[in-house]
Amino acid sequence: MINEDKKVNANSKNEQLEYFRSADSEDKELTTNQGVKLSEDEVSLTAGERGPTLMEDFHFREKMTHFDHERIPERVVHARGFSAHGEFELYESMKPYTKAKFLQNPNVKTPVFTRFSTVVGSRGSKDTPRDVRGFATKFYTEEGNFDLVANNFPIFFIQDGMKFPDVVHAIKPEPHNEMPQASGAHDTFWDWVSQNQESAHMVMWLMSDRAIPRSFRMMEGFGVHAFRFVNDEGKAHFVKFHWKPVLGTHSLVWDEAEKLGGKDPDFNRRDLWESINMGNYAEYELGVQILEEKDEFKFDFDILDSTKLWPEEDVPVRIIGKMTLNRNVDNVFAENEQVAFHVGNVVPGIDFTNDPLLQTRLFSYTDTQLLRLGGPNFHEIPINRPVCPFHNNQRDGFHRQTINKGQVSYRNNALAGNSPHTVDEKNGGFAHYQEKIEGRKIQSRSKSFEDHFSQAKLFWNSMSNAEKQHIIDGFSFEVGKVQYKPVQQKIVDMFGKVDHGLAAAIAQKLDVSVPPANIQSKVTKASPALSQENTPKLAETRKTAVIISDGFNGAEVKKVIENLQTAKVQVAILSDRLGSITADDNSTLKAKHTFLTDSSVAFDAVYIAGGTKADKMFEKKAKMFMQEAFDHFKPIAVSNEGEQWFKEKQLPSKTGVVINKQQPDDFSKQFIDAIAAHRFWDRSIS
Ligand code: HDE
Repeated sequence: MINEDKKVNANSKNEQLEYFRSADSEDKELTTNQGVKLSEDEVSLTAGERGPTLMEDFHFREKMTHFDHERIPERVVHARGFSAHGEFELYESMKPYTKAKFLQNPNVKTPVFTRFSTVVGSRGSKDTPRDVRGFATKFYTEEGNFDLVANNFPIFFIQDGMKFPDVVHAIKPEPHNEMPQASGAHDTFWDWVSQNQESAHMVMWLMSDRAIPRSFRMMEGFGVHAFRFVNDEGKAHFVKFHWKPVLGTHSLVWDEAEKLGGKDPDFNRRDLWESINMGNYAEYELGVQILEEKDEFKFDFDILDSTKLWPEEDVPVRIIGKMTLNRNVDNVFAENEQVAFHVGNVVPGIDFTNDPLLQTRLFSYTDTQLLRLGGPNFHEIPINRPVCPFHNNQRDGFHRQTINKGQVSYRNNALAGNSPHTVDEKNGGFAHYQEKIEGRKIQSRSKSFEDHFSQAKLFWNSMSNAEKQHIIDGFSFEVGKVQYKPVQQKIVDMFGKVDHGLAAAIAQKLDVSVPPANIQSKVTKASPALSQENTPKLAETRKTAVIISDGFNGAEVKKVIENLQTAKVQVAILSDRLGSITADDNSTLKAKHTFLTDSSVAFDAVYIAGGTKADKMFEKKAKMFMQEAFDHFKPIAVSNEGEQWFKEKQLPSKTGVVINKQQPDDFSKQFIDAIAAHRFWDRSIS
C-alpha cells in the first residue's frame, strides 16, 4: 500500500497497518493459504484407517511446512525486546537548526514505534539482567523514516566499530559451554574489559543502577553519537539526542532484579504492556544538546568520541517535544521482531558526523537485516514501511510485494521521462552535508580519543553514597564470578585509575591487591544530572500490594485504597487465596493476587493491613513479604495486625515505614509521600 498524497498525522501509521491486519479470531472460516475452505484440520489424509499419510494432503503439507519455517534468526544483539506504538509532538520549532519537516511546526504529531531491548541475552532470556537497554524509535515522518536507534546509556564500550564483534563475543555466553546466559559476569567479558581500557566509562555505567531499570517507562534514552542538524540555509550544528522519561529515571536493586529473573522474567515488558492497557502511557520528552561547529574543539574531550558524554551542565539539554507510547502491538512477531531499525535512516536536516562508531554502524544495520529478514525487501514489511510515498528503480528479490508497473526500471531513460526523477535540495531532496575533509588514509586512533578515565571519574564523583555503594557491589558481584584470578587483579588495577576508594573496596571483596593511590584520575568535577537522586520522583503508576486477610479493617483499607487510587498509585489486593476476602464490617474486597502467584519483588510498595482472622501461615507469609520489601528499601505501610508483625520481625522502624496511628487520610498521605520517595537507603539490612 503506497500512500501517494495523504498528509501524515499521528494516526497515519495505524491506518496503514490496518490494511494488513487480520482478525482471525472473529468468527472466520478456516482456509488454506490459497483461500480453499477446509473441512478437516486435525487428521491427516491416510491410506486406510491405520495406513500411511498421503503426499497429496496439501493442507497437511502446507500447515507443517509453514510451522517448520516459523523461526527467523534472532538479532545478534538486542534479541530480547518489546515495543509499542505512539506519537511524537513537537513543542518548539527547530527551524533555526534543522530543516527536518517533523521538527518545524509545534503541535504537529508524528507517528512513532519504539522497541526497548536488552543487549546480551537471547530472545527468550529474562528482562532484568545487568545490561544496557536499547531504546530505538522509528519516526514515520512525511519525508521518510527517521530512526533514533538509542540506548539507555549516553556512551558506549568502544570508540571504533571495528571492535564491536570483539566486545559482543566477549560478553555473550562463552562459546565452549554457552554459559552464562544474559550476563557479563564471566571471564571473557572481564578479560576483554581489562585489555580494552577505553571501556572504563561505559563499565562504570554498567555497574551502576542504570543497568537495572525499574521500567522501560522510567529510562532515559541517548542517541550516543554526535549527529548533525542542517538548516535550510545549509548551516550545520552538532547535536546529541536525549529522551527524558516524565516519570524520572528509576532502578531496581540488584537482589530484586535477580529474583525477578525467576519470578517474572517478563517484568519490564509486562509493565509496559499493562501500563498502556490501563491508560498509563509511557511518556518521554525529547531533548537536544546543540553545539556550534566553531565549538568543536572547545572541550577537554573529543566530541566525536562515543565513550564521552557532553556534561549537561556544560551543554544544556533543550527539551523540544514529547513522545507518548499509547498503543500496544497486535502481534509481537509482525511488529517487534520484524521491525528493522537503522541508524542510517535519516531525513533531510539530520546528518552524520565522523564519529568512528557511528560510521561503522552505518554499514552494520542493513547488513544484519538482510540475513535476519531474508532479503532486500524488508522495507516492505508493514511495520517498516514509510507512511510517505516511495519510488525507485530497485526491483525484485525475495518476498517482493510491490507490483511495479511499466516497462522501465533504470535511469537514465527516455521511455518514461526518467521517472522516478531526482528532487533538488530546495524541494526536499536529501543532499549530504558537504563537510571539508583533508588527510591521509590511515588506520590509527586520534590522540584526542586517548583519555579513558576522566569521565569515568566524573561519573563516580556525581554519584550519591548509595549509588557508589551499588557500583562497588556491582563490581564485586560481576568480577567475583570471574575464575581467572589475574583478570580480577587487572580489573581492580584498571578501576584504580578511576578512583582509589572504589578500587580498594572492590579489592577487599575480591581478595586481590589494592593498587597505588597515585594512579587515580585527578578529576574533581561532578555532573549532578548523572545522579538518579536528582530525577523526578512520583507516586504515579507505582505498584502497591495491599495485603489483607479475613477480618481486615474494612473502613480503613477502603479509604486508603481510594486515596492511593486518587494519587494514581496502582493497587493490587493480595491475600492467601483468590476471590472475596471479608472485612470486619462484612464488606468484601476481591484478591487478584496471592502469596503464591506474586512476590514482593513485583511491587514498589506494600501496605500490610492484615486482618483479625489471619492464621499462622498467613502471618508467616505476610512477614516474609514485609521483610523482603524492607530489605529492598521500599515504602511499607502497616496497620493493626501488620504493626504487630512488624514489631515481631524486629525491623527497625526507619524512614519509609508508615504506621497507622492516625486518621486514614493522614496515614494515606504519608504513605503516598513514601511511595513517591521510592527507596529509603538509610535502612540497614536486618
Ligand atoms: Fe547497535 N546493532 N551496534 N548500537 N543497536 C544492532 O541491528 C551495531 C550501538 C542499538 O530494537 C543490530 O537490527 C554496531 C550503539 C539498538 O531492533 C546490529 C555497533 C547504540 C539496537 C547493530 C553498535 C546501539 C541495536 C543487531 C558499534 C546506541 C536494537 C540487530 C559500531 C546508540 C534495535 C539489528 C532494535 C541493534 C550493530 C553500537 C543501539 C548488529 C556495529 C552505540 C537499540 O546491526
